Amino acid sequence: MSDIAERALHTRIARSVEAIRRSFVDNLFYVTVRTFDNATTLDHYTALAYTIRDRLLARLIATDEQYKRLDVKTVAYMSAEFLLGPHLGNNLLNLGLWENVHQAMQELGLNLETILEAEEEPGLGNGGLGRLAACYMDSLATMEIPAIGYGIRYEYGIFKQAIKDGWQVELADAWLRNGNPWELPTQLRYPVKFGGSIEHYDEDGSLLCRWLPDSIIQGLAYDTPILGYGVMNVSLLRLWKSEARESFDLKAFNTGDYYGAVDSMIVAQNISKVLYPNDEPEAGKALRLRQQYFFVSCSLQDMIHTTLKSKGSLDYFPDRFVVQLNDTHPAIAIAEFMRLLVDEHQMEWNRAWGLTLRSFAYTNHTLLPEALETWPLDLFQRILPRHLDIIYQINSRFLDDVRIRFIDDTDRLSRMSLIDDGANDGVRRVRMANLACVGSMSINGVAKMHSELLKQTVLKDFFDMWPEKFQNKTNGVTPRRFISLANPPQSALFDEVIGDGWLRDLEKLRQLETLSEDKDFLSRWSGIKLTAKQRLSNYLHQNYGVSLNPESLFDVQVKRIHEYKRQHLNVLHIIDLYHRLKIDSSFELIPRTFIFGGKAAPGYHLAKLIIKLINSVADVINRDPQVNKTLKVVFVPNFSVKTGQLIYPAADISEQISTAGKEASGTGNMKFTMNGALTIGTLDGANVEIREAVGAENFFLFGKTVEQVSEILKAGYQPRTIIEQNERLRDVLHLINSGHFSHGDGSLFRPLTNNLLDNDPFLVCADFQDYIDCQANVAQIYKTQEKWSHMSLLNVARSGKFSSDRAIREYNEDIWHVKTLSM
Ligand code: 26W
Repeated sequence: MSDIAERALHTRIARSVEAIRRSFVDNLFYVTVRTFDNATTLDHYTALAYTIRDRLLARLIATDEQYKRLDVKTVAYMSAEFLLGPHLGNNLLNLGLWENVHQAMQELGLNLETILEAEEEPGLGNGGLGRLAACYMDSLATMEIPAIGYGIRYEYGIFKQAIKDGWQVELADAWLRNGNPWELPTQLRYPVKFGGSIEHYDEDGSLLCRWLPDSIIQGLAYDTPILGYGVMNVSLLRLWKSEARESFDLKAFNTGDYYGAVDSMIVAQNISKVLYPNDEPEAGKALRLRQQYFFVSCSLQDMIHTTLKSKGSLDYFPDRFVVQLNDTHPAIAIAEFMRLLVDEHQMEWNRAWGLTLRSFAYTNHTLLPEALETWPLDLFQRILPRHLDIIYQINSRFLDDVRIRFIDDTDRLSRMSLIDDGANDGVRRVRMANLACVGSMSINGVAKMHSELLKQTVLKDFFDMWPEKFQNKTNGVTPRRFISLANPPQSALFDEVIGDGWLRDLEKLRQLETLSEDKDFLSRWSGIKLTAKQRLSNYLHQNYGVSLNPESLFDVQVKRIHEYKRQHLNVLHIIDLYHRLKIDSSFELIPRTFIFGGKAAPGYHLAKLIIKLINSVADVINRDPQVNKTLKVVFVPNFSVKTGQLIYPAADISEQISTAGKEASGTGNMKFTMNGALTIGTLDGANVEIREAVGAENFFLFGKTVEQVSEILKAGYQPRTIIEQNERLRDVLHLINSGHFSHGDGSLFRPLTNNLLDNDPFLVCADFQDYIDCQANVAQIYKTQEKWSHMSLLNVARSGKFSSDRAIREYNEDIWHVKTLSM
């Protein structure tokens, strides 16, 4: 055998079972310095991770060389959050090494599933927005669209959630404590300035500006390879870590100022220390603005560096990069790009502005007015004085254009201004959404309904001004992680009956429709669901001692806890069922298990009270022999990407019950549909398009429409009248207020019931009756398993649209126009 073959066989990139086993044993010794006798599961994980890392490096290098050689236009996806989820399983799938690694571990007497469990999940995001960014990185790599993700390498990700006595408890997420085999440290550093003042000076007739910062730190890049599925292409996720320029101030130390010596180092490091755990902006946290500016400045300096190296001039920047702003969190990029071009590269203002408008695109992810970020002027002045100056200049030129377009419309001027003049609370603020709209060539919402509402409400003025900028890009999710990785039995069944092309072209699932009347296939289909329900039951039993009945209907609501997502409406239905079981012995109910999961922002007390209510109701019901054969309620702690992969395949019913007009899109709804759950939902966000795709007859619709919601609110909404007229709702609220679920303490849940009685801002009472009627219909249909399986299969067969590949294809065709690379 030639030595090439020999070397290939036994080198660190060979893919055979034997080579993988050999590398694993080597790494166990050379990387974790363990032998089989004293190695822990974490050591096994680390050794395997390095074994797989070796086998992706070659692809990374090859892709990088290709990109450089072809000097391709690249998508720069800027996001303050990337909710990646565990790497190992995903990389095994995308490298096509799952079987061989499974075999190799087996031959060593190890269990791959157990090893996968040991991986710390990089929780660098809060929820939908962060996970969408991760799904999009997977699709960009798989579709060989040159791309780089830019974000922050938080040392602490989203908190770990524990449930103590029914209450959420937050625990720090030290996800890096065992190191991270999936990131590649670089020597790439960029300076980042803060604070200080600016001075204008004249240089041969042109008025220039100098920023005199009072602190300069630097960002160090860590690169995480993002593998494409079934292709050699690898994208990069470049996350920035903040550090002091001088890691140790010797001068201060020698003068005995020991704290001074390390002070600047600590301040610098704090910037990328921790992720803000809110998926709702909270008033002007200075560190949050510093975080946003920090990663934006490093990223833009990096792109400018690359452009100058490959193109020689920044006039070609829009041909080298297109920057997608993931919500307003990176919107400071518009002003920072102008500063870098004008101040650091002496470019004339209009030329710079022209390049800006051809380089940035903005995606909005929420309609909630309070979620549109604004920064108090004094804070902005203190941290980013030069940027405030630039924003003033952008604003005055912009308002000139508005004045020309909309004569004497002063209200419009003050609504569109980048500066909120503080009419309502006396605090002048910078409106980041307005800056993003003014400085971007495209503005998109994340579902048809959301994009329409954007044009009719929060961004109406900008739509009137630039209708051509507005687009819709309905969200999508990656089928690699959320079908193939999360639901192997379903994935194998698809490969068997329609071949494995569906994983790169999800529309191929439509072929399954032909089997939707096939009784044998439908019983195999319901078997797949049962397997997933058993797997979740085992997980909950092993980890929390909770035993579920897999034969019961699994009714699941997992997402961040928020009033507009109405987890409390779900609980009111459960209490109604419980109450009727208690008072009406003739009341028939199919066995039903209600499964909840989701984190509440630490400062969001009403959301935390909803978690307590869910656990308190669970406690009473699960202990009550009169009902716990039929009803069971479970709150799964620490909902994450990892637990999501266990939960999405196990659902019969997917709860998507937000108040119409509040959920921009939702993406969990798509993951449930792809795994055969039927949706009970309102006409909100992407629910509308899911119902459109799967067929109204295969979707449990209820609730007021967005038009009806605004009618009701306009007419003056009186939840109290609804409660008085609805005995079941009244009984449910009475039961809560009686302390029945709180050991007799009738005051515990008052803030929640009073909120419903007094104003009920998310129309829980208005939708209650329709919701419980719809739920009764769900129970009815579930009794006929064959019909249910038929509807379930049709949901999956018609879910192709909701692949993130389709969304990325649309972004590229309508916004980015980047050439794909067939490697
Ligand atoms: C500043 C704190 C903060 C953090 C995150 C404010 C707002 C956010 C996000 C915009 C919230 C978010 O995750 N929005 C969700 O984005 C998903 C992806 O587009 C949508 O599917 C969800 O409907 C939307 O709520």
